[in-house]
Amino acid sequence: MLIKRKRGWEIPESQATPERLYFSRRKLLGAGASLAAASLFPELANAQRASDVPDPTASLYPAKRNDKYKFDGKLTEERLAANYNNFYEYGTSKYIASAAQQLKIRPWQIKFDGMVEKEQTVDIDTLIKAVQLEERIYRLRCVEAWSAVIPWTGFQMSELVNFAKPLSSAKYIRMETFNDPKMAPEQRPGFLSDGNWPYIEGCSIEEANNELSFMVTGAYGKGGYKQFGAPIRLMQPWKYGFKAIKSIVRVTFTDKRPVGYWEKLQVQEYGFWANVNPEVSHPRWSQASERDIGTGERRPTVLFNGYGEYVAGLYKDMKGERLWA
Ligand SMILES: Nc1nc2c(c(=O)[nH]1)N[C@H]1C(S)=C(S)[C@@H](COP(=O)(O)O)O[C@H]1N2
Ligand SMILES: [Mo]
Repeated sequence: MLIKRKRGWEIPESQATPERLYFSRRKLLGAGASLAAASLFPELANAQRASDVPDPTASLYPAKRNDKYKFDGKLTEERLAANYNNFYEYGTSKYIASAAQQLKIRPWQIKFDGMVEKEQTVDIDTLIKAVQLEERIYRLRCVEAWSAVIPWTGFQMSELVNFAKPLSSAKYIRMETFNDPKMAPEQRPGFLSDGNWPYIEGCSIEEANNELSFMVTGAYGKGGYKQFGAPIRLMQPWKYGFKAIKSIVRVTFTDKRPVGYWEKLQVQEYGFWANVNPEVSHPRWSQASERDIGTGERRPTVLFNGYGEYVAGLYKDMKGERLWA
């Protein structure tokens, strides 16, 4: 029995269980015991990281930590962060780590197109070897009011922009996740978010060139972490987590502002800039505080997630814009 319903948008944790059941009709038809156990006791799970294919960049890990980017609070334990993810291609729960192991991360190519000197398709290993990997500890703040502090490995997004050689007419970057129901069953017709795949996100060229914008290839000193969006995802720590698109296959330079996956589904709730601001509530919940998934404690949310010194200047002349989620 397939019932067509209005489909998924993000929900705060406090409401997550009922909404999850609402969306996951297959799970209603017979929830697997292992899934239920992993959901109830995620802290008992290991940090799953399947290496089904050799990683030609494995020797680049762990990369040297860049200590310039200080963090407040405690690093989230690996087994907690690696078992509490948003990756809707693998379902609406936070416990998609097992399901995400279906993702095939080699071979993997990224297409650069749109307003570039020359379109090109690049193998992920060629790209990673062309840049400088480093580790940065960033705080991740999800729009659902939870947060984590994670050591990401990757490279500055400005290197990706240089690699792509955009034309000066390009103003925005649009990024796309894979769209392949064989790797992600939720992308099958009739399932979650039908017709809205692939996941899309974007930013301005100025944001991409900001020193904080980071292309993530690994976490906790290792590559190939599928639930974190291997082999390559975005991290812009001053924005809500939904901007941090995972498992990217296409990067398009354009003069038109891209419309993201969530913006397309629910524009009243999710905008383009999506900068963290404790004073601007989501239409359905407050953004004043967040739950740190590592400690379980609530902490006050900070403007730009604490990164204002780096990024506030990007927006100072955008008074009329909807800058906050
Ligand atoms: N392709 C894709 N990217 C995605 C998502 C997704 O569902 N699909 N979820 C986003 C959301 S809402 C958040 S909060 C972060 C979560 O990142 P994490 O699982 O590494 O903590 O990934 C973002 N990137
Ligand atoms: Mo999120």
